[in-house]
Amino acid sequence: RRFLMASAITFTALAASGPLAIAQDKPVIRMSTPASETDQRSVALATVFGPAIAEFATYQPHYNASLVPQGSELEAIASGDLEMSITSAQELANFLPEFSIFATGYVHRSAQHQVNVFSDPLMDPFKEKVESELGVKLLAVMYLGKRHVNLRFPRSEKNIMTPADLAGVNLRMPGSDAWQFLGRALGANPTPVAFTEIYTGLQTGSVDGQDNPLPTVVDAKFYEVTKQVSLTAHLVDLNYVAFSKAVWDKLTPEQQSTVQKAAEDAAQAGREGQLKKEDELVAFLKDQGLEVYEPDLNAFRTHVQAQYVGSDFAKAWPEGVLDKINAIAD
Ligand code: KDO
Repeated sequence: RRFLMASAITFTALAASGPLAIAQDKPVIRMSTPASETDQRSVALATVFGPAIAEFATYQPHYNASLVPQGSELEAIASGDLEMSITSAQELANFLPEFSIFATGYVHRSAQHQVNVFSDPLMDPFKEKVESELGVKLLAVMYLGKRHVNLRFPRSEKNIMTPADLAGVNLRMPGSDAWQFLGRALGANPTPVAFTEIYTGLQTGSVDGQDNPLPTVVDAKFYEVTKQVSLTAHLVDLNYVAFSKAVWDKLTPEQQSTVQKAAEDAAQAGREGQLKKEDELVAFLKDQGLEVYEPDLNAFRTHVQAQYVGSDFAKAWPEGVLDKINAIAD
């Protein structure tokens, strides 16, 4: 477990630049993500967030993990090498284990449930800890979509109806403990691979499959190198808009509320785009020749949830929070 203290943050980018209000001296907000430029979250940030803050800051996105490797964004923000990212609960759980509750299979139920959970007071201690320990503000929740199992095999070779059907399947999962645990909980043999390496991994057969929402399967062209999607919906996945607290603290209160609203508006636009694509893309994938089908969801849900009970992850969850999440409407 790694810890970064806010006091250890070196903040150089703006140190000599004086008040942010000086137009010609606008701070640059570098945002790094493994996502592509055409991903709905990227599009929403570029078309909604960037323009909304343009008067006093320059939004500068870096896609395909070209600036910071996937999984290192939080450290980069904490050390002043990055101002912004869209981070996952799994990445946060590397530093603050209690965040694994939001990375657990079948906990979030929908895009709206994510929003309601994020704005509920139950999130306050989580947000405060990210601020004080990592120097990062979580401004809004972005919807990534329902993750499904996407394999190279045709259904005639592997028909994924229950977790037992995933036995021995080398399933690429992102490289952190919370992700790998989820892969095992699904019944598969999880293999850590960076997002930008998935396509080649599928093409060469170094992995048998991967899990991501349908908009990602299409945007990253995984459908070119896979034959089926079993609609397991094992994680209604999210990213938090993560913003440097050191930069935030240099903004005027008015600028802070502009940044806050810009993040929420971008998240809303991205959510709408992503939901629409999720709806449309089953037909697109079938047209591409993939078999897209629903497994025994009850078997998956029961099995996945049972793996978390009594796990080290569950031990890190604050008392009562899971019940509160479950009680929140969607
Ligand atoms: C992935 O690596 O599979 C993942 O979907 C994990 C998410 O947390 C997120 O980082 C995402 O990749 C990237 O934004 C690319 O879409």
